[in-house]
Amino acid sequence: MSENLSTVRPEPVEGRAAGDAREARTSTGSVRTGLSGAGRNDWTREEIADLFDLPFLDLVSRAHDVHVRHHPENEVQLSTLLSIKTGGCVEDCGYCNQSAHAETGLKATKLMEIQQVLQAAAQAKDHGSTRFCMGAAWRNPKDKDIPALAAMIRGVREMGMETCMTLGMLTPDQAQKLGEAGLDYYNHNIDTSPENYANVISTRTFEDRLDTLENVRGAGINVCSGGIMGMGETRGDRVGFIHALATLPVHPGSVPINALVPVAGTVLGDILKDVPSAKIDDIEFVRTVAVARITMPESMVRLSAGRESMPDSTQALCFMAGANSIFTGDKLLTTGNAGDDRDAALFAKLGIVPMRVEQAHLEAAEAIAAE
Ligand code: SAM
Ligand code: DTB
Ligand code: SF4
Repeated sequence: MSENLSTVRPEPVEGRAAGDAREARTSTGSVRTGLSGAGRNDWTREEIADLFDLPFLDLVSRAHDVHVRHHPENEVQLSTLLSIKTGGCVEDCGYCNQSAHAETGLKATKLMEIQQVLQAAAQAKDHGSTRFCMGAAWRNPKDKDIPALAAMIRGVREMGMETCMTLGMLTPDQAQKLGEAGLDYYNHNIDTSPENYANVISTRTFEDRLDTLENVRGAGINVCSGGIMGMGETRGDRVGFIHALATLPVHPGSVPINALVPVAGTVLGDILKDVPSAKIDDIEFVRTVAVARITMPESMVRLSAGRESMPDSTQALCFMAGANSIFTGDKLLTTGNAGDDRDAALFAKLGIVPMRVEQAHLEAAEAIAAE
């Protein structure tokens, strides 16, 4: 069995400084960051472009300063993914091997049984994960699926883990029902800039994405929204992508920054195979993480897909630049991930410890309440 990441965790590390944190509690008793609207949401594209243009070391140093003012140092939150419904998706996202439009040979499955999902969640918890993220290859869930999804949420919460789902578009009513079941986070990525969106996906619009984010927020569920770097986008698109997130009415609680995992048979995977130079440069990827950290100081910034092929040194720079969350395990939804052994070794080398959501953040929230 692979090394348990929770074994590299020493005693709890001090929570963030009282007064810096503005957070709301999740249903598990842990804390949601970013919900308070703290941090500016009037960023201009010019300001964001100027940040990207800073000398690299100045940018990373600035991002690190912001990071330590708002988050516990050397702590990285662990989330685990499970694909609860794989493949056969009607959407045509150019990066995704679960799209029915892609020719990847991926076998489509039905929605998993509740008990199977809960077994996987228990295993993730044993491995030190504090958030369980359930993903479905849907354009949107059907109303008839909601009771089973609600049972999964309740079951995972009963284990003391935070819950996250990513199921495609949600109506206000569906968001309400998932929120009532105790859903802590809903992942719904904007993926790229508004102007690049139609180059990547034609079966829905950028505005459709924003509508679902609004429905999720309206139901009191914490928003998790980010995107993918390395899809052939320009620097201007990365500026537009960060601008769209940092000017949302409330910054997302979590911002996943993915590096494209190129899969043969997908539109973008095939382009990258033929034009390897289209792969995002590591330094530009770190810059994107740093600008996300500076513009959304209280959000958790997740170094997401793409870590399997990312050198330790690049990951270390991402943590320096303010990334404080990862997906653990050897699988993301359908593609490979770094794995617990490599992550445990990396954390040990860097002196990073898994974040105790319940512990460190509760302490910070209590300190504020006592003021
Ligand atoms: N169907 C739902 C949706 O699209 O919102 C949820 C599942 S979807 C797989 C979740 C996210 O995974 C996408 O929004 C995208 O950002 C990311 N993703 C999918 N395939 C990827 C890939 N090959 N490389 C990096 N990220 C990917
Ligand atoms: C996110 O931004 N990245 C995760 C999660 N949200 C759902 C998904 C990454 C998927 C990578 C391709 C796959 O494994 O299928
Ligand atoms: Fe479907 Fe989501 Fe993949 Fe797009 S990213 S094809 S919506 S599973």
